Amino acid sequence: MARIITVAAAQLGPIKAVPNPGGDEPRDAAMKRMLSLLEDAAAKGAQLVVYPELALTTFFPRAMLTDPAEIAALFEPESPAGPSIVESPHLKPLLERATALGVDVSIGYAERWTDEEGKTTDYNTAIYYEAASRAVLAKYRKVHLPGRTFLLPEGSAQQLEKYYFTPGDLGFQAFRVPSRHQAICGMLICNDRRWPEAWRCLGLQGVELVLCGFNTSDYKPQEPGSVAEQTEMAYLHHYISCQGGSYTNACFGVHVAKAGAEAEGAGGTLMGGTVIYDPMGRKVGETTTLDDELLVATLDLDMCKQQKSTIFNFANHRRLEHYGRIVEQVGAEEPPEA
Ligand code: CDT
Repeated sequence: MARIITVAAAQLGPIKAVPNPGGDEPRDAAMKRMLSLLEDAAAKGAQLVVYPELALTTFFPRAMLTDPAEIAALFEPESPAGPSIVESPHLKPLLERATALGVDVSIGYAERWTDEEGKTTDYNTAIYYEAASRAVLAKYRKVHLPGRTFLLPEGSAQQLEKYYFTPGDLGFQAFRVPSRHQAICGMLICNDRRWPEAWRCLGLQGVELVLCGFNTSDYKPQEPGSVAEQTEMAYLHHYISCQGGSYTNACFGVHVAKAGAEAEGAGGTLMGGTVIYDPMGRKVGETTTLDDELLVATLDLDMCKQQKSTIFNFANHRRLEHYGRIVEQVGAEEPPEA
């Protein structure tokens, strides 16, 4: 039997909300937009809807907040004894409707995790929610956090993920989706898509479908190049990362943007470029706007077999004896000058 899955990439336009100066979009308005995309996706036959990174808020790491209450309001509290993310009032309406429609959801949000010892850690997180089992099948915490812990000079585009989040502690775990032909899925979040190491960890588990939400600025005044030049480069680097990951790991990739002008000023505009690649590295489809926009595609998971059994048959061709540097070394070490 063919292993077909219809997926919808639910690109979100900007969420113009706090802490952006003047940001006045209430959370329930953003939720209405996500629900509308879900309805549309279900009507088009989607069995899985993928939302962007930090879909429940604006991309707040562009602002340095210091008020603990203001920061806490942007995070979803979770702990082993509860609450769990499925109970979050910020997400529940979406998951309840998805369950009723029989549609799975993958979505990113800011997680405040308190462990058994009472230690609290903040992560940039995504989950896969399966409608059939009404359960979170997998959680992924972003490993590669871009940006810094401090502000650049005024007028620069700020990227403060290292200020807000701790690198994920769950690694790159592929997982099966029983109700979708046992699809082997994996999640990445934004900057992770640029790292072949992340893709390969999923590839080595036979991943067939990689889900990745992103928030990527199209222009940073402190970097060289005009707005047009930098924007062109942002799309180029995004596409080659996603295409290369899919091709070299023989898997589909669904990459979903939060796009458009979320905030005034430097770094406030996010690129679009929601895109799906197939295991051959071909573009299946892409969005064309910076608004809420749905990209629906029907994928045959068995298409992954071709490349997985030939050029990227890892068991046949990989040469571990030469890959030591990848796990033994972090920064580049140049050869001594001759
Ligand atoms: N959210 C996120 O990870 N954004 C980064 C911006 C880095 S600057 C190119 C990204 O890699 O898209």
